[in-house]
Amino acid sequence: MTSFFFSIIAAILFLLPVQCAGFFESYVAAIQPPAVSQGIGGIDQYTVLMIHGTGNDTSTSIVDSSYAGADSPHDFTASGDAQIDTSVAGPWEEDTGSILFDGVGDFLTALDSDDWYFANDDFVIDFRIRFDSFPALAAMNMVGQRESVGRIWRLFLSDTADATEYSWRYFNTWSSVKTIEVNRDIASISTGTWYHIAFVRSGNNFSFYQEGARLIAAVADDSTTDNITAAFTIGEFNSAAYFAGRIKEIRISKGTDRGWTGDTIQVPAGPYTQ
Ligand SMILES: [Ca+2]
Ligand SMILES: [Ca+2]
Repeated sequence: MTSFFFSIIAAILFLLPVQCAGFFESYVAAIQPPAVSQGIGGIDQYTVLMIHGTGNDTSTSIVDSSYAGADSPHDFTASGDAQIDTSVAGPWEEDTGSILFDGVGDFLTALDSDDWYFANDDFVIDFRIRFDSFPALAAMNMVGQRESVGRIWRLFLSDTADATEYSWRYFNTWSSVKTIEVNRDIASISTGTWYHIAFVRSGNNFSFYQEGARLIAAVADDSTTDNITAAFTIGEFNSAAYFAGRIKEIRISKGTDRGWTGDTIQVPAGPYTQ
């Protein structure tokens, strides 16, 4: 009887830590951010910017839904006529607006932040975009920072000398030298159509994706991106390169390539969620 009693005590003492560990793990899992799902992800521990661009028609309140950045959520100021517009259907059925830029003096700004500085980290900039017009032998800027003529980074659509040919471009410039330069011609792009665009750094490879298809091939470059001290802008560059159209679901992911490394990627079926 005594040995039986001690066996019960021993069994309890053996199982107790296992039970406690299980409880502790459940507790920790409950308070940690949701795990990233490679391939699309959502608003997670890598997301340093998340602008859905939805809201009431004509609203100039541009909300950042990220929580993981050094300065999340970022405050944005809408300038010119940049505003939420609900007159055009979005890329999915449940859509409730996008940010409209009329191509003349419209842009968004936020303060400088380490969230815009990637150093050698993997990163992804992706968004939904619908052009109302295209630049003519010029550029329309999506995102970037400009400290001076020789210190910039920017992501933009460019019109080249061939009137039918546009390209997606990314520059990192330091001491007036383009230390990283990615130019990718676009086979086809139209006004009035929504596109998912992603720019990905995975290790030392830089890729543009349009509607899930990589443009040409990755560009290999082991350069470090620079820390630019300037406002972060969307829809313009140096009081020029104004964007004409609509944009939404602007996400910046830092410290991950989202698994977007192949020739094709899965285009998200709806807005990003936590
Ligand atoms: Ca305007
Ligand atoms: Ca900076």
